[in-house]
Amino acid sequence: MAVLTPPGPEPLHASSTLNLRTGGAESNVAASLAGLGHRSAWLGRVGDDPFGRRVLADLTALGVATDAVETDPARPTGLYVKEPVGGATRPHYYRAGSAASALGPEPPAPDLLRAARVVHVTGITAALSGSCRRLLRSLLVERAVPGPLLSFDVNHRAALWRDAPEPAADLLLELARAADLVLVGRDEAAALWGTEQPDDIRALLGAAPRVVVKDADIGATSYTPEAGTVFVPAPRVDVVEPVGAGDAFAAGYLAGLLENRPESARLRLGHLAARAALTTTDDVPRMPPRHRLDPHLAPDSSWST
Ligand code: KDG
Repeated sequence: MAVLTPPGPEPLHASSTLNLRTGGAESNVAASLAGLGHRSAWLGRVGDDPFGRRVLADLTALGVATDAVETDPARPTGLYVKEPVGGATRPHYYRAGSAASALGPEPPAPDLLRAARVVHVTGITAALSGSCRRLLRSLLVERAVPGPLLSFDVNHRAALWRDAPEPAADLLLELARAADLVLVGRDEAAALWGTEQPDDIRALLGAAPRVVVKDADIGATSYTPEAGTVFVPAPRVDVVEPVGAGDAFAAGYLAGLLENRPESARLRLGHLAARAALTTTDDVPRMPPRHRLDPHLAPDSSWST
C-alpha cells in the first residue's frame, strides 16, 4: 500500500502536508528481512498508477524482489492514511476494491512460493475480500504449495473486518491452527478469542507446532517442539510510533529461524528489529547493521547496541 502520514502530531484535518511512504504488513516483513540480510520477495498486487509505481520502487530500493508482483490495469493501489491521535495512530483505509483485494483464490507465483524456505502471510490479507480469504485457506488449510514453512501473523485489524461476511475470530483461528508458525499479540488473542494467558493461547492454537505470543513491552513467549517454552523480556524503548513493530518483530524472529539460531536468539532478534520500528514513524524501519545486532543475541547479553 501507499501510506500517507502528516509530518507532525497535528490532526489530519488540520494538516496541509502529507508524507508519502510505502507500507503494509507483509511487505514490511519482506523489507525488514532484506534489511537483516536475507533474500525476500513480496507477492502482491498494485494498480497501474503512481502509487503502485512508488510501492514497487520503494520495495526494490529496500532490497525486496518484486518481479512477481502483479499490476492490475483496472483497480487502484491500496492506500492508507495514518492519523496521530494522542500517543496512538489511527489508520484510515482506502482499499475496498483495491488491486490487492483481487488476490487469489489461487496462490500467485506458485514456483516462487515452492522455492521459498518460509512463506509469511497475515490476517490482514484475509480481511480484504472473499478471494483473499480463499487464497489464505488454500495456502494454509489445503497446503496448495507444499514445502516452505508457513508463517502466519494473526494481525487482527478490526476496521478491515467490519463488512466481512465471516467473523474474524473464527477464520483467523482456523488459519492460525493450520499454520506451521503463528505470531500473535496477547491483546489481539484476548480481543478475538477471549484468551489472554500465553499458555492458554498456545493451547487454543493446539495444532500449530510453533507459536509466539507477543506481550507488547513485557516480552515474547515462544512454544516450539525443540525448545519448549522460552520467554525473552522486551528491551526498554522510548516509543515514537508503534506501527510496523509487529512486522519488524516477525522479520527478526524469522531471520533467526532461517539462521538456525537458538530460540532465545530468535526472540531477541525479533525484539531488536521491533525496537528499530518503534523509534521511527516510517512503517519500515532502517535495520541496524548485523555487526551491531548479533552481539546482543546471546541469552546473557545486554540490549544496548
Ligand atoms: O502491521 C502494520 C500494518 O498495520 C500497517 O503496515 C498497515 O498493513 C497494514 C494494515 O492493513 O493495517
